[in-house]
Amino acid sequence: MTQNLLSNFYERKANGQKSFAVLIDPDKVNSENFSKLLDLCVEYNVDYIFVGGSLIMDYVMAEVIAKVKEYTNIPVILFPGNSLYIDSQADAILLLSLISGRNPDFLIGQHVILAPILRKSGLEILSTGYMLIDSGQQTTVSYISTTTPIPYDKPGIAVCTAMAGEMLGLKLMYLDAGSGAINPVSQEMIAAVRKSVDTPIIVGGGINSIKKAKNALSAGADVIVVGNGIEENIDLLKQIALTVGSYHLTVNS
Ligand code: 1GP
Repeated sequence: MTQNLLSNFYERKANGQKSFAVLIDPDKVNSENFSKLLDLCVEYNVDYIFVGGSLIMDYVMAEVIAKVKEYTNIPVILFPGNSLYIDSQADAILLLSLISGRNPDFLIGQHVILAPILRKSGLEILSTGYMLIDSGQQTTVSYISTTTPIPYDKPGIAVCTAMAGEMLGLKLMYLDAGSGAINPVSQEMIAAVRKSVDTPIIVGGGINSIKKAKNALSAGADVIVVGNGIEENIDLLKQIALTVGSYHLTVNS
């Protein structure tokens, strides 16, 4: 099994290079806009395409991934809402352990069931400490997983959680305020986690403007994930891509 993408995450972090992941929720793909979205991903050098959603209303994931693969070589990484989200056309999977919660099923249970399938799938496994951060309203993931998110204003809890996750061997940390969050993860929390672990940090949830993207990047996010904001305004893709690119030029000049 290859480890190319994980190395890529670590190399980019070591070089101070920020990355942009576009999240595609197969349930929300609109065929009219989809080709345009993929064209823009290619034109603006999006680094990763995450595919996933919290619910499966219509099982179109295989078609969606096939179309992404037809259009582009951008790595496709599964961001699974649940164990049905496995498709070996993708390059890798964020194997999420929901370490902000205390539901054994989302910490290890579903992983046990999936392990043989994942082993055979050929997908690169990206073991990820997944932390839900309270954004002021209940998210689908917190409802489905019956877990309580980390309070918005308690960076210390996020720090200790990330440290424990890293000590347990998780290779990436994902701070998520939830799709469409009104308040993205705070800069204070991102910066505190950044100081306490060496893993690349992925930040998502409610990043729907250049300012919010810059806030996350300057606080220490290595990868920002944007889904909802682009679904609502496809032009945001270009704006965020240029922001991520310019950020890289600024910090390295
Ligand atoms: C949600 O982090 C992702 O799990 C992305 O959130 O849809 O709000 O961009 P948005």
